[in-house]
Amino acid sequence: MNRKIPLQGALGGILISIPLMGIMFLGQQAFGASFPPFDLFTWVSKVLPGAVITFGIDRMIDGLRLLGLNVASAAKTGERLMALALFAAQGALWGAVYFMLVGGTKIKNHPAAGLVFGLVSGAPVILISATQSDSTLALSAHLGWMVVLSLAWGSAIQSVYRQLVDTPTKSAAKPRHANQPRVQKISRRAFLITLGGTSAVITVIGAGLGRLLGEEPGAEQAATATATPGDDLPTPQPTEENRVEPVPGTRPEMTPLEDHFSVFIGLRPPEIDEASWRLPITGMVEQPLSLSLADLRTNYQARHQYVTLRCISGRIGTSLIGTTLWTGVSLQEVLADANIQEGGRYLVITSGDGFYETINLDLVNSDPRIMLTYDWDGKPLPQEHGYPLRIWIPDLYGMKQPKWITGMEVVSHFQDGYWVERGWDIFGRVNTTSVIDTVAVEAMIEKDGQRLIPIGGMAYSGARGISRVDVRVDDGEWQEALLRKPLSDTTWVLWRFEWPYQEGEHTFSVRCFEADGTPQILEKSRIRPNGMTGMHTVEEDI
Ligand SMILES: Nc1nc2c(c(=O)[nH]1)N[C@H]1C(S)=C(S)[C@@H](COP(=O)(O)O)O[C@H]1N2
Ligand SMILES: [Mo]
Repeated sequence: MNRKIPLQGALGGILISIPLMGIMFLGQQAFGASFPPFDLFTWVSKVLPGAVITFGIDRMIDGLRLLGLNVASAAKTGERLMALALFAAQGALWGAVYFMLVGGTKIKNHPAAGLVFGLVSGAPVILISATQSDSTLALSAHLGWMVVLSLAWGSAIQSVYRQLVDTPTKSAAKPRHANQPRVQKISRRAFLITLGGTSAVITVIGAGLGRLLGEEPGAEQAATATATPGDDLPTPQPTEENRVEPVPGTRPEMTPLEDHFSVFIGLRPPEIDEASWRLPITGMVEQPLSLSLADLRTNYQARHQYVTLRCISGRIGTSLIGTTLWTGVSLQEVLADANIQEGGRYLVITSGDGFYETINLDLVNSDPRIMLTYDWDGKPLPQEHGYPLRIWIPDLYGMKQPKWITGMEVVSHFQDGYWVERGWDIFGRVNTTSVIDTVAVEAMIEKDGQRLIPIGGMAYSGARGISRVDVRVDDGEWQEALLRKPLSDTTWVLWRFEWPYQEGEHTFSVRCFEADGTPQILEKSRIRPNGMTGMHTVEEDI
């Protein structure tokens, strides 16, 4: 067989699959069909072993950092692009298979050959999408739409084969005329160009129309959801320590919601309808409960807590950390109403996206702060941050704290959570960290005839407090920074240090200590399984 044939098939497969994705996107926006490339990617990332996933995520984060992109906002985009590439790649594979297996046989001329091949090659994605999808369509309509698309893909690959391979081979047998030796080559190239052009046009039209039709799900929901009155929210009072002014360029003490990092296993956050949503508390309880959001809001005392949340996948100096005001109810109080049976020792929490975690009931009983959270910054949780309900467990990384909670079951035996099964730490306690945000040359100040450059950043140790932050310039002594009073004992602490100005290239380092004096671990570790430790340094030419 001509070695080029599988390659041509792969190219044809890609060129048909790209506009197919455009049409799929259109279908998703127009009538709520699922978007199979995302379903496929989500499925693949759930079945692949954890080590492969972590390796993939790490390489992606490395890549984003190399490109100088903000990891927090670029990571999902990177994953989505990977999903599109994966779908195109499987299209390439099926294209090559058609060209090699069907193309060489007589079946290729049968009018139904492409249709049947389309169904066979589409079957895996159809199946995956039927089980994974967040489609709002009825399953039968969803399957019907997917079948139509598969048939279309199949008949397209059949005609591409005919144009690309059949025509030239047939005519190659004919005697060549002196004045038309390269006709076949040119026509093949012309066909590829036409195919590429058509592919691009359909893709752009599909994606463009889809964009027009689709509304932002989060925006609408935020507008209609019941907002909580803001007057009982705690506002931090100015105090003596509060007067430590953050250095210009330091991160904001409260992260604006739209800038808060977002991490979740799927490609899109699940959409949960508040009207039909319930929190079932089942398993080893005397009194199974099924609570609506209104029940949670009205039957239990609301609690407010400024919280810094951090992702275990973040490096030293990471952007995967943010601070907001969390509002909700104590899990202790809610569980008291369910009346846990003798022998019930763990709570398995499940989520709308297939995520799950287990929490020890001893921990719940010892810590009333553990909070079923419905508001962030006094407003219902944004969709990507877990609407309608998520949990807060002080001192732990985000990986232990499910969003989009859909179930709670009391059990007698421990079972590993989603990320624990994939090789991450079972406890997930945050590592203490400190970060330099800015060496603010432009904010230089003069004190007692001395020129000082303010340096600022944050330190964070979960719920263990920060007693001291030190800064070091080059190989000098560690010097103590001023600490701003934090928003709460579970948020980061902003600090400032005023450095006697010296021209030249310098390395600035920071370290901190927990409230009880425990020093931050300065030795660099791997991210997995416990989260990274290490010292943050920045270099500046001043
Ligand atoms: N249901 C669900 N909850 C989840 C996750 C998830 O993928 N699904 N990711 C966890 C991880 S790893 C982190 S770091 C935090 C991130 O919360 P955020 O997106 O609101 O910042 O959510 C946690 N809760
Ligand atoms: Mo995370």
